[in-house]
Amino acid sequence: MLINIDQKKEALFTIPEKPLCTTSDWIIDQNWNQYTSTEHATWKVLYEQMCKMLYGRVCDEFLQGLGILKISPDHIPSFDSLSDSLMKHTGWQYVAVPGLIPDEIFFEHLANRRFPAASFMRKPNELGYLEVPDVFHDVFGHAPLLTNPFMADFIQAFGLAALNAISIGKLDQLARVYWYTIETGLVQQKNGLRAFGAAISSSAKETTFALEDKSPNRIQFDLERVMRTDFYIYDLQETYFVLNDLEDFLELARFDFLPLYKKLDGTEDIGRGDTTESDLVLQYGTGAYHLKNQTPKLALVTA
Ligand code: HBI
Ligand code: FE
Repeated sequence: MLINIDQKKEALFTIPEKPLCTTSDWIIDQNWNQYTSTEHATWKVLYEQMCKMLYGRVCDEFLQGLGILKISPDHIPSFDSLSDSLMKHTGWQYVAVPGLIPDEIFFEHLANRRFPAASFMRKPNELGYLEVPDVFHDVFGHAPLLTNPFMADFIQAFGLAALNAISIGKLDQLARVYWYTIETGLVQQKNGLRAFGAAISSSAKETTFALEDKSPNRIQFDLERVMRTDFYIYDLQETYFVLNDLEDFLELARFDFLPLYKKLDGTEDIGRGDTTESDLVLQYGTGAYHLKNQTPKLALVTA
């Protein structure tokens, strides 16, 4: 999640000024033995809640990944055992971090096939929707697709591309590609529209909203269009982008973004709830949800 200055002010959660951990890569111990029975019970409730609604809503590759990883429904997985399984399939591993970490550290990990996962578990009263990644989002939402070779290669390639983008001041544009695919992406599969983004597949509220609600726009994925589209990480999305096939990530993994940055230089950003005449729109959303929930986060924070 890209936190720019104004979002940072609004954010309920800001990146701590100094690392919560001593190492520069923000890696901490998961301290699996310190999870409480309440935290494991919260995992179990979230796992069961999501598993009741995945069929017919998440993509085939996600279900295949869940089957491969055999993540326990009853307790928070240990990152070591998760890494053992992932290493065998796609060479990925999980490392524990305190929560959201700075972009350059985050993408450095991805570039090395290390998924930096928040190790904290949300509170029992935060079951429906969480604004920042916790262990359930980062494991249940992200790990299944890391067993898929296309996604595994894409996310590593994306990490490398992001480090390059940081060096030329273009991360804002590139981060949008990550956000509108790996976090909130939809894909048109033979049996219908399915979710693959982790923010969706780890949230009961966002799964039904992204796929079935009349409120959001649903627009055919177009790389340039997505790179121009603003995003907001602390609520449901105003627009979801739809890929034709997860194999599209193979092409994206090899993409040279440099010419695209040049082409987009000087172009206007597109508002996260807007549509343009060149969009291939699958649903013009009513925007009802966001009209009703316009309370600025700031009001919440200062209340
Ligand atoms: N840190 N732990 C963590 N998890 C994320 O998903 C994350 C992050 N830092 C930056 C970041 N995401 C964003 O840049 C992307 O989501 C676009
Ligand atoms: Fe995430």
